Amino acid sequence: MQINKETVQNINNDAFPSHQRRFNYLADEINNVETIIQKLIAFNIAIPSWALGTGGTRFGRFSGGGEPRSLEEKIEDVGLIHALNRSSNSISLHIPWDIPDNAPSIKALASQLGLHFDAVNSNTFQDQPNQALSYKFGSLHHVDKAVRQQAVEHNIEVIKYGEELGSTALSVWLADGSNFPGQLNFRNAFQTTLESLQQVYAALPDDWKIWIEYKPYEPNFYSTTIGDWGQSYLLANKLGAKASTLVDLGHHLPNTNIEQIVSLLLMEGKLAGFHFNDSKYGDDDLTVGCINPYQLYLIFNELVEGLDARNLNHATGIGWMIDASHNVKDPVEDLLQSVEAIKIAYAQALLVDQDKLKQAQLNNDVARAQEILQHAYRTDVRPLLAEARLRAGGALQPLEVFRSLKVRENLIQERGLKTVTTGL
Ligand code: AOS
Ligand code: ZN
Ligand code: ZN
Ligand code: ZN
Repeated sequence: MQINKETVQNINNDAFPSHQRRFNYLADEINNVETIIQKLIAFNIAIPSWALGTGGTRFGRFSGGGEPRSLEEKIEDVGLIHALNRSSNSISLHIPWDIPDNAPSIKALASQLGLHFDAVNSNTFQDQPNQALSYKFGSLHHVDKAVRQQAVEHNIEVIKYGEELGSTALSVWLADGSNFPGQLNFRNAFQTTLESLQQVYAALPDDWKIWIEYKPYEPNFYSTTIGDWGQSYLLANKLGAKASTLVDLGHHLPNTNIEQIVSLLLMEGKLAGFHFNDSKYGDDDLTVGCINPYQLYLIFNELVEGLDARNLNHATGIGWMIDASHNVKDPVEDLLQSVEAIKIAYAQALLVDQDKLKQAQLNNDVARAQEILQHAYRTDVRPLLAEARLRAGGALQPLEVFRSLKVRENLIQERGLKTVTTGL
C-alpha cells in the first residue's frame, strides 16, 4: 500500500480552517516563526527497521496483523510514515535481521519512497543459525580470541552491506558483560573490547563513523562492558575521530541527568546521536515523550544551544533515530507518535530565548532562567509542527489520516492477520 499526496491533501482541506486559526494565533506570539518552520521542515528522524513489528517480552509476544514480512515491506512501512509526517526520510537496518542482499533494488525501492539508509546496526548479542561460535559469554570482549574475531568480522560485513546502501555509520551495541561478581576481569574485558573495536575501526571507509552505544544492565545484570557514557567515551577517544558516543535515552539508571551528559559530549565533539524512546524504569523502549516529555525538552534545549555554539546544522549535525519496542500498540501509530513528540521538544527548544537565558545565568537570576525555560516548554507548539508538515506535503494530523485511510486494515488484507516480522 502507498499513500499518495492528493489523498492526504484532500483530508487536509477539511482540517485546514481550524489549523489556520490555531496557527495564526501562535505565529503572532513568535518573532522568528518562519525560521522555526524551516528548521522543522528540515528535521528528520530515522526509523529503526526492528520497530515496524510488534516486539515482545520474555513472557510472550502478541503479534499484530499486517506486519512487514520482509525488508521490502519494512521499507514500505517507513514510506507510509514518511508520506504522513514528512519527517521520517530514512531507515536504520539491523543485520542479520535484515539482509540487504539485493542492494540495488532495495535502494531503488527506498529512493522511490523518498528514503535513504541511516546507520547500520550489527548484532553480536544473539547466536544465528549456522554460526560457528557462541556469544553466550560475550562477543568483542570474549576471553576466546576466535569468538572476538568472528564478532569483528561480522561488524566488517555489516559495514560492507551499509556501503552498498549508502549508509555512512555503523552503530554498535554490545550485550557483553557479566552476571556475577568475579565472572570476568573488568580491565581485560575493556581492553579486548578496545582491540576488537580497533579492528572494526580500521575497516571503516573514509567518510564513515562508528557509534558506540552504552547500557548499564540487561541482558547482563552485574556489569556491562560498555556500561555508561564514560566507558563509551573512553573507547571513542582511544579509537579516534570517527568514533563517538550514542545515547539511548532508556540506557540510564533512574533520574540520571541525561541533558548534562548530552551537553558535554556535544562540547567534546563526541556525541554521535540518539536512540530516542521513553521509560519509567529502565530500557522500557516506550513511545518517545510518553513518560517524561520535560526531560526530552531539556535535552533538546542543550542540543539546540550546543549545536548552534559549534555551528552545526541541526538536521545533520548528529544522528537522530528512534529505538522503540511496541507490545500492545500498532507499531506505525506508535512511531508517528514518537516522531511528533521529538519534534514538539525540538520546536519548544527553538522557542527558548537563548540571549535572555544567558543574561539571566550571568546575573545569577535563577527564577528568570527557570521561567525562560518553562515558558517555552509550556507553549503548545503543535500548530507549528502541523504547518511544517503541511508545507512539506504531509498530513495535518498524521495519526488521524492513518486511521481514516484504514492503513492497517489494508496491510492486513495484503499481508495477512498472522504475520511474524523478522527481528525481535
Ligand atoms: C539494546 O538495548 C539497544 O538499545 C540496541 O540499540 C539494540 O540494537 C536495539 O534496541 C535492537 O534490539
Ligand atoms: Zn538502542
Ligand atoms: Zn532503549
Ligand atoms: Zn536498548
